[in-house]
Amino acid sequence: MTPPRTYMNFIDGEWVASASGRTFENVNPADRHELIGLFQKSAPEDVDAAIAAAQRAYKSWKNTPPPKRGEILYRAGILLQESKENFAEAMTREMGKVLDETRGDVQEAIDMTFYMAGEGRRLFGQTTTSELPNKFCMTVRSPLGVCGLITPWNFPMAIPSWKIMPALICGNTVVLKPATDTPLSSYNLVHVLEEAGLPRGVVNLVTGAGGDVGSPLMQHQDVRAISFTGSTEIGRKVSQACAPNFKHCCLEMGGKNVIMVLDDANLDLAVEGALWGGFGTTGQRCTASSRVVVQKGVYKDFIGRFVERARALKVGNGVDPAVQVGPLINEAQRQTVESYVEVGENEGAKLLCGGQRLTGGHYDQGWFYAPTIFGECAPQMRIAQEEIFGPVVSVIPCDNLDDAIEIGNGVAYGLSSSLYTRNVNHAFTAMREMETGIFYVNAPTIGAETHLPFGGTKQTGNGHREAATAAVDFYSEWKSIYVDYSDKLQRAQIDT
Ligand code: UN1
Repeated sequence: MTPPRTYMNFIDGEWVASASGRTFENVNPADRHELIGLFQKSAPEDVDAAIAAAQRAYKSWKNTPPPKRGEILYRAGILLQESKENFAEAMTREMGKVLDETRGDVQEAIDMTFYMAGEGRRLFGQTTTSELPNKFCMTVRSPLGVCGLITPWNFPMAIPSWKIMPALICGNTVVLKPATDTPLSSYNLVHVLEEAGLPRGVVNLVTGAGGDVGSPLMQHQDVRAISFTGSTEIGRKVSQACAPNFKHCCLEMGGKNVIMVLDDANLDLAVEGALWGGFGTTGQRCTASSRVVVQKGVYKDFIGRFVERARALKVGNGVDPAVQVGPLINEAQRQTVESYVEVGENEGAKLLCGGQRLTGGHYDQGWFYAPTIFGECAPQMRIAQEEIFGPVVSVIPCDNLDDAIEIGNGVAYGLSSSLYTRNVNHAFTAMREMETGIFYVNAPTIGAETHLPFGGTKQTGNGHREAATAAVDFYSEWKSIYVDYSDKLQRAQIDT
């Protein structure tokens, strides 16, 4: 056996060990005996060093012409394409989701990298009129400075790229703190950026725990913005940590996304959508379709087909091409799922399939759990209200479209929602009424594309969006420019 590889932090263009002298293990959730590698268990000093490096690098990066920044991103996009298969395999091993999904994750990073590379030739401002003659007015975008990026384990390369690429193209420098469950995919991404020729200090990677790395990062005076994706509970803490210094903060938090199925829906499509929306990524997506609201006329038929399909899903190690659903990320997550299943049973929901750990053979090596469906759920049940982040779907009967919309909106979150119908009037009504940042017709609540804004309302977000030009809006701020070419003293209306 070869000894496990030790991965370093990336600070000021160098791969360095943590000041703590300590490391932590990254294991395969499908086979906990497989050690992916040892990663730096960083200390606050490492965060300080990374921020100082980012601060130094900012001075020249912010004045590098954006199309030149874009060229580096473009090279990074090509390198990501070349390593797509390797990165996907590494991601399946550290995170558990199946290869098709990890390929999709790397592809999102590629898409975002090319998209933002192109933004280097846009970064549009506005020109507008003046109240005075011979005066010119325009707006330009300025970068913010050092940005702290805190990312989750469920999209270990896509989400870091959603934050790094727009931050860089706008001229910011960054310190990335990836989730402790999935540091390898961030390592691979940062490595590609180094290879693409990013100047030293522009991107820094510091691995380790939230208390040791995340907290000092969000409290640091020299950090101008924090972008965080994770739970609503931690997001609230991030928001509080950012408040004293008025750091900009972008929060992408929980979801309790709904698929609504009307009597007039194409039921084959709806079953397929509920299956992949609910059990794709083992339900560990903030966009997961964890509630399905079904109109009474098709309820029985839908349930029968949905349960049959869920029972037939092949759960296992995601590197096996026949496997459709991987393990949960860790034992704590599996316990959370188990406790919610208990809650559901106590609340009187009807357990239709799953509801237990998978054991025996290779299942004993990892954190496997059977795809689980609860039927006859009432909208107020905790399993129909709270984000579980696992393979558990609550099905709720409803009377009509209005009822579906009311149930759909009746949660604290507002990320994504979907309606299955063949009636265009129903589709447009729901589009207007759903209080979510993303809405789908005849598709599940997952599958956002990188050139549309991504994010949600209510307890899901704080008003910002990721991806698309919305991300450029977050990572830059406006400067308004007035140029007076009249060669005489002129005063704006307000002063005269
Ligand atoms: C997330 O679940 O945290 O729309 C992000 C989707 C993916 C991104 C999900 N493109 O499901």
